[in-house]
Amino acid sequence: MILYDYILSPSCYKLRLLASLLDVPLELRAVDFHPGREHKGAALLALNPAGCLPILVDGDLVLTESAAILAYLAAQSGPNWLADGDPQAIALQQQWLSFSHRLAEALGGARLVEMLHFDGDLEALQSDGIAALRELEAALFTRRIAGGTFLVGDMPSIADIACFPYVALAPDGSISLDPYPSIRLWMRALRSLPGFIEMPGIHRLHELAPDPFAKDLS
Ligand SMILES: N[C@@H](CCC(=O)N[C@@H](CS)C(=O)NCC(=O)O)C(=O)O
Repeated sequence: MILYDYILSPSCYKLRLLASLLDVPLELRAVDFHPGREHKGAALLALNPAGCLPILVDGDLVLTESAAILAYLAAQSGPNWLADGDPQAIALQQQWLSFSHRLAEALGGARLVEMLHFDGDLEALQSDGIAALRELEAALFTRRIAGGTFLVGDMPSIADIACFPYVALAPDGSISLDPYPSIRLWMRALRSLPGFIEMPGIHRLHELAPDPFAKDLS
């Protein structure tokens, strides 16, 4: 299976993460997302006309949309990561997968504006992101007092993996995770899973933070 991948994309990272947790080998094709915008070039638009990553190619099958790819990997190699059979768990898993798109827009958007200088209203994105984090905190707190650790059921599922990257990277968009103890415990539980892999922060790769001494040197 080939994953068209950008090392700093949370949507790609969640697939690398699940593949690692499930011990599924992925052949990574590094895409020059930034600054090259290779995902908008003819070759990748032919695979995904939406012009975004991730893209998974498995033989003749081309899959886009990270939630669909998570479901595909889990169905093939880790069915216990998918809610199956129980109508309530199936619905809740879908709800969290949809919620992950809100996190992507708000927290992911704030991160792109803050760290890669994309266009966008940083304050509005941060405020939407904080609203989503408060919802997640309340849900995880409720799960904890009922004895649960993860979003759905007793085990981690693709719902957790779909939401985790944007939350863990929220500080890249200047959003602190200090006010959310249940979220931090949930992240710790996910980080403790065998096969867990981290993702680098944008600043560590592109070193885009302005040099505080640049003016003094000019
Ligand atoms: N709904 C898509 C969204 C994926 C997405 O937003 N990917 C980003 C990278 S993290 C992207 O390719 N954005 C295109 C761009 O910003 O030009 C999914 O979950 O796969």
